[in-house]
Amino acid sequence: MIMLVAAVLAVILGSGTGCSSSPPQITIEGQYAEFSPLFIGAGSFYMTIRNAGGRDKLAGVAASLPGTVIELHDVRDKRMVRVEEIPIPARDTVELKPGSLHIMIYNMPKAIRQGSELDLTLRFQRSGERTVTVRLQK
Ligand SMILES: [Cu+2]
Repeated sequence: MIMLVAAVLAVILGSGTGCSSSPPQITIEGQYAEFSPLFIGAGSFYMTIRNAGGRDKLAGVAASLPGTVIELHDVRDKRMVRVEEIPIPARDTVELKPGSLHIMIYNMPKAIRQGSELDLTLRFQRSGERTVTVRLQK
């Protein structure tokens, strides 16, 4: 058991040194959401993700609303496509914006309407979870 812990520690410590990148420093700003013009109960989330540190990835998103489905989307050839993750390069800014990368939510309850706020928890591969409050616009 102690050997195992030591081995795991060695891997963790080793990954933080040498040629691998420094820890990411993620900040999220300018978040907003819009209802889908096409699908009832669906919407898109947009925001600016800044990274002042090493590389990271947005690996998943959850909402404070039970029963909703959330996907990471990109737009290619004017069509939305689902992506598994969104890379956040080192010392770079990733814009989630209309016609480009965004977070899609489906199956929102009817009680969610213009002006409603909900909490979105973004799961980053290296930075862990960040929760942002987003207000729905038209
Ligand atoms: Cu979408």
